[in-house]
Amino acid sequence: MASSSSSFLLFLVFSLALLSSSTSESTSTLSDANDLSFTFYKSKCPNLETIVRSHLQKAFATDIGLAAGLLRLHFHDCFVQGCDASVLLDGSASGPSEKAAPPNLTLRPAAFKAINDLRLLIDQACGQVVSCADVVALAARDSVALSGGPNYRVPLGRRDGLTFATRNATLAGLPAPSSNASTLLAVLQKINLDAEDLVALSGGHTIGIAHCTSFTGRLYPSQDPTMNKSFASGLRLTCPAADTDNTTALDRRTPNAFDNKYYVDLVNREGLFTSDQDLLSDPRTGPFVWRYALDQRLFFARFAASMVKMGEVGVLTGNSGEIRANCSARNAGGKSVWSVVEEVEEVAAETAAAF
Ligand code: HEM
Ligand SMILES: *[C@@H]1O[C@H](CO)[C@@H](O)[C@H](O)[C@H]1NC(C)=O
Ligand SMILES: *[C@@H]1O[C@H](CO)[C@@H](O)[C@H](O)[C@H]1NC(C)=O
Ligand SMILES: *[C@@H]1O[C@H](CO)[C@@H](O)[C@H](O)[C@H]1NC(C)=O
Ligand SMILES: *[C@@H]1O[C@H](CO)[C@@H](O)[C@H](O)[C@H]1NC(C)=O
Ligand SMILES: *[C@@H]1O[C@H](CO)[C@@H](O)[C@H](O)[C@H]1NC(C)=O
Ligand SMILES: CC(=O)N[C@H]1CO[C@H](CO)[C@@H](O)[C@@H]1O
Repeated sequence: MASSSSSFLLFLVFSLALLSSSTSESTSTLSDANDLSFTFYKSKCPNLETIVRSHLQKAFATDIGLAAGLLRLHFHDCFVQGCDASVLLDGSASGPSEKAAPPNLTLRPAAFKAINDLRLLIDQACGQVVSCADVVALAARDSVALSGGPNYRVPLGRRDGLTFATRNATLAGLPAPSSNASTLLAVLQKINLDAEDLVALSGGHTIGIAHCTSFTGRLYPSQDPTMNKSFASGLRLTCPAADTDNTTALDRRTPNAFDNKYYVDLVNREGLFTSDQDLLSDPRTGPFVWRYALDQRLFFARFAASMVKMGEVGVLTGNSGEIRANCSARNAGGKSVWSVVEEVEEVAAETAAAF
């Protein structure tokens, strides 16, 4: 037993030494999304997508709001420090985490719980081989598909980050709902997303809710003149004061269905946030709003394409990062199969360098 495992290790050391001498150092840096693939877990966890889909189908039957929570979680993860599941990390003694920055205050606890539940089910079926970042990306896709939206394929192979983003990085990555289109375009440009991506991705606001404080800046002290007057009157009943603790649907027409009605809202000046409504007014984004309001098939195709693009932002692949055992915390060290392989690989690289 001991000798067979040590000769296996020796074999691993030599094959990895060969590998590391023949491949470039790119595997240990922030890598290109080209490293993700549709078949990444084909042999390691063949039932992965079925496990995620069927668990969420059951979970949404009792809490449809969870779909919106999971979609937003993936967006927050990707926009801050890349899609590395950093959004899931609890803070530590060294400081507050991404979770603790103001935009995260309204991320649903149920969404974090669902990711941890999924990881447990996946671990039981396949062992600890699937990253939390990939689970978040798959859960977002299934939230869209199970709510009536497009069922796109998700390239996989993300690794989990070792650090959480600071409060400041979180604030810089996630624009405020009071942002105009210029600000939004500038924030997205930093991660190589363009005007068409901005309009398509904002269509995520076709499901879910917002708290009064996210939009009452448009009602008090005076009403934003771009807001539809009867829509504004309704919102004042839901939020009699700027800080009323109440919520309203992001898409008033079909609050829980993933469809193109969000754009119909915008055309009627019934967008909830400035960041929504300004997409209609700005000449760089307005034409896309009109197109998606008139053509749901086009919206679905563009949304799916932009989600795949967003899901590739700043991903860690190869042997960067780790496969977290617990999505809410970094590995203590050396626990997972993958971290053992990484250690061996490091030794192998050192050995190779010594020759
Ligand atoms: C473009 C800039 C964006 C801004 C400024 C923004 C802002 C917000 C705000 C303020 C809320 C409500 C928080 C609350 O009051 O509870 C919200 C909710 C939501 N956002 Fe965004 N968002 C943006 C982009 C996105 C994107 C790209 C997606 C996904 C593709 C997305 C998906 C969602 C969902 C699904 C909800 C509802 C969450 C729930 O019901 O729990 N958002 N967003
Ligand atoms: C975070 O941003 C605030 C405001 O811009 C600044 O005063 C503060 O020094 C920043 N903190 C860190 C740790 O960078
Ligand atoms: C957008 O908002 C920024 C920041 O508040 C402001 O400086 C800029 O003038 C605004 N742009 C337009 C076109 O309104
Ligand atoms: C919350 O919103 C509902 C629905 O618009 C409204 O009937 C209710 O009065 C609001 N609650 C408060 C405390 O304002
Ligand atoms: C305000 O909303 C109503 C109901 O959706 C719509 O009929 C009306 O045309 C909208 N007004 C404007 C100015 O868009
Ligand atoms: C996962 O990590 C979090 C944060 O450190 C901790 O509170 C929780 O108990 C851990 N869960 C398990 C199952 O170990
Ligand atoms: C869902 C979640 O983790 N929310 C956290 C956001 O930040 C506040 C303040 O640090 C925490 O109390 C919440 O638990």
